[in-house]
Amino acid sequence: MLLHRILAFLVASFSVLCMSFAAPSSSPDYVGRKCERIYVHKEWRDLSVKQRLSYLDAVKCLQALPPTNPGQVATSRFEEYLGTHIAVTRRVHLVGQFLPWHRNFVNLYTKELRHKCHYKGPMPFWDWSRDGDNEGVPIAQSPIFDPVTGFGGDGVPGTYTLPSGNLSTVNAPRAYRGCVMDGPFAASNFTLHLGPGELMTQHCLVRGINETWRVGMTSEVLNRQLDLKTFDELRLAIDNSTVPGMHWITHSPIGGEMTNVWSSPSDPIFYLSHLNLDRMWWHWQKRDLKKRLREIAGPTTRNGTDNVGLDFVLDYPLLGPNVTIRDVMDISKEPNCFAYSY
Ligand SMILES: *[C@@H]1O[C@H](CO)[C@@H](O)[C@H](O)[C@H]1NC(C)=O
Ligand SMILES: *[C@@H]1O[C@H](CO)[C@@H](O)[C@H](O)[C@H]1NC(C)=O
Ligand SMILES: *[C@@H]1O[C@H](CO)[C@@H](O)[C@H](O)[C@H]1NC(C)=O
Ligand SMILES: *[C@@H]1O[C@H](CO)[C@@H](O)[C@H](O)[C@H]1NC(C)=O
Ligand SMILES: *[C@@H]1O[C@H](CO)[C@@H](O)[C@H](O)[C@H]1NC(C)=O
Ligand SMILES: *[C@@H]1O[C@H](CO)[C@@H](O)[C@H](O)[C@H]1NC(C)=O
Ligand SMILES: [Cu+2]
Repeated sequence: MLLHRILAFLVASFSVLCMSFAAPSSSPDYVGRKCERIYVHKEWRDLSVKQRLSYLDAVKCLQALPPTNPGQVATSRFEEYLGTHIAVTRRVHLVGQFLPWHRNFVNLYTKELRHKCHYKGPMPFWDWSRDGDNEGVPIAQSPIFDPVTGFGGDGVPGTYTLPSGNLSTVNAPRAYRGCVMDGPFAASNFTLHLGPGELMTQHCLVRGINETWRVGMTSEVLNRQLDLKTFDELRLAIDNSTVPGMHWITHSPIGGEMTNVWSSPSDPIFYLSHLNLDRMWWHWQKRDLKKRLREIAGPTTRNGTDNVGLDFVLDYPLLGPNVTIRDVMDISKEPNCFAYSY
């Protein structure tokens, strides 16, 4: 029933959004324009320690900001991002609009950190290949999991039990090793109210770092995917669990909520890992930029027969205006306005 509550609420807020924009389904007038400033995103460990701490503070700030639609399940602006992701999950994964939808989703979040939480440093991505190529060093020892200058470490066994009830939206129960007990998002400091999956429970941030996925984190495996010739091949490869594809690598090595296709944005690392997936897509686009600024493919619904095109509309209830796939293809133009340092 709780799920119905949030869906009903999203639909209601949605109609309000519709009324406030004059031309439904057309993009805001600034899209496609030249950017006033390009924000250069950097790898987490290329940020100074001061920048890392200031980024973590900004995330804490977003988690302390009230939701824009109070009185609902989401208790903070941070959780509204999570709630919207849960609500639209079935429409934006394993479909042609997956990469474009997430490019703008993460970009809206970065704008929020900048404008509402006054973060001034570079937006960080997590380049997993730096850990994948770092043979002999366990993933859990990546600086991103540092308890002071990172997002805290692995889940601690015995500190979390999955709720009873319908677990059909908990993809990988074994990956829910335990609560994160150190760092800025430790169980003592951070409580979530949405997830796992479509359930709505109060819980800690759950992780279960899994070395098995390391085979997909090396630059060799990543480059093989970037060598693919068409967007359709790329999109199928990144979601292929046997490669294992880059979208699996975005989530599965971290485990816990990150393995959940609905509630993965519970983990603040989601945004760094997905930004890296977007960076991989941009690297692929850059290899034949003129053509690939226009290349998109895949069904509009899971296993559907209609294919996406550049005019396909991407929607972000409670988070931002609708845009089209065309609008997000070029990261150097509005509403994107960013670049990657490498
Ligand atoms: C945004 O897109 C959704 C899905 O295509 C559509 O239902 C909604 O009416 C659009 N909203 C606006 C404000 O155009
Ligand atoms: C469990 O949830 C799924 C997805 O929401 C639903 O399709 C399924 O019917 C539910 N199963 C039961 C036994 O309620
Ligand atoms: C780690 O990942 C492998 C590969 O998907 C899986 O078989 C295994 O169950 C996972 N282990 C845990 C503890 O999640
Ligand atoms: C946890 O929260 C307390 C106050 O609620 C604060 O003093 C402490 O610095 C926080 N710890 C971390 C690691 O953020
Ligand atoms: C995944 O990749 C494997 C190995 O390349 C291939 O055999 C398999 O058909 C692919 N699966 C899908 C669903 O594309
Ligand atoms: C899509 O098709 C695959 C097999 O090709 C199947 O495993 C999956 O359940 C289908 N998904 C949906 C949402 O129907
Ligand atoms: Cu997603």
